[in-house]
Amino acid sequence: MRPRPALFAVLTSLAATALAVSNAVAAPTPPADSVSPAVAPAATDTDGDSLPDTWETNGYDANGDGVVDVNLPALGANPKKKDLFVEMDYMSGRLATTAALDRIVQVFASAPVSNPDGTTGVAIHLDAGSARGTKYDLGGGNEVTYDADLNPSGTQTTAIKTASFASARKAVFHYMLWGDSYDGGCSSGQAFNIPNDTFIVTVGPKCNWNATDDINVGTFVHELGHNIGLKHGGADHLNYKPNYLSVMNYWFQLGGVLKADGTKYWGYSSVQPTSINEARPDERVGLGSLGAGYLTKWKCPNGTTRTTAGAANQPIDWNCDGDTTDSTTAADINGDKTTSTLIAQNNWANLVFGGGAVGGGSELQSKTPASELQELTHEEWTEMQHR
Ligand SMILES: [Ca+2]
Ligand SMILES: [Ca+2]
Ligand SMILES: [Ca+2]
Ligand SMILES: [Ca+2]
Ligand SMILES: [Zn+2]
Repeated sequence: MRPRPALFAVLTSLAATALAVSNAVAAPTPPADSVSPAVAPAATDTDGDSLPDTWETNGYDANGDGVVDVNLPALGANPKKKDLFVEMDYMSGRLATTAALDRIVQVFASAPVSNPDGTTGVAIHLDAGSARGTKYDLGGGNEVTYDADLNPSGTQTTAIKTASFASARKAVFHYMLWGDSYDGGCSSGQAFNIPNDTFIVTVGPKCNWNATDDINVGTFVHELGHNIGLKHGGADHLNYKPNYLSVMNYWFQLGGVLKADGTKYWGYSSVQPTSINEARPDERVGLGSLGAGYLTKWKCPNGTTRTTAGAANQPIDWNCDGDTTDSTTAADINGDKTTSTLIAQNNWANLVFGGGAVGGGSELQSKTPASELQELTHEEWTEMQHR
């Protein structure tokens, strides 16, 4: 937000004083030295996507010179529907296919998120420049120089972003990069902070990812999820919770959330099934009624992985002893060697729009390496598939 003109501050301060006087009966007058500075009224944002109505209606003038720099209405913004804009730059061979981009758009379009215009879903606008046809060309995405290892990832991503992303877009667009690998490792991606405005997807050849559309879609949606406030455990960072039916959960990032009808879902959780107390998980209730549409996965005490044979509202053998009747036996169901209560989250009901510079905030420093942002590696994914 730009500083307000001094005259406006004075007028606002006078108005606040007048208001305080008129309310004198209701509110005790504070001591003179405790009067807080007047705060500028927040811009109206009818749909809550962090993009003010004025930007979505008239365009965004980044430097205040009266010329629109980012023409949001022309880019498809709607002041009464939640919009997400993502500029995608890419190294050679790394950009997801048009089919994968279509799937990402569909995940957001079908989200159970309501809008002031009466529709549901989030409109995500992906910009690959000219590489994937007019549908994904908002004039910004471009190929960048191939670097098989972004190292250090925060610094090198910022350098590429600075060179390849119009600074006027920072308040509107998330920035992402389809790369190969980073920090000398084989992690699938990185969002640097939660929430944030920047992320990378790094499922490239250096670590033999052989990235399919599934892997590209799951990782893109996962990393963007961090940008919009989502964590590996919902409100916390506990991973591998069987009741957290989201691509934010490593069980499901690369293989999809498993539906009871045999299909896979590549988005965020839309239900919050019952919590599981690992000190005495009740096998008889499974994930409860909200687990009805899903299968799930969990860890046995010997470290092996199980997947439910049927819908997860049925009883589940959490301690893997062959019955589904235990209710007082401890079991480390998410395999983190601690006993916790595993609490799920309805992700779609907890999105945070406006991370980092998006919506006019400040850019954030990279927090990596941070424990909550150590992402799924190729080795972990290979292990997961073979157990
Ligand atoms: Ca808005
Ligand atoms: Ca909007
Ligand atoms: Ca059992
Ligand atoms: Ca545990
Ligand atoms: Zn993650």
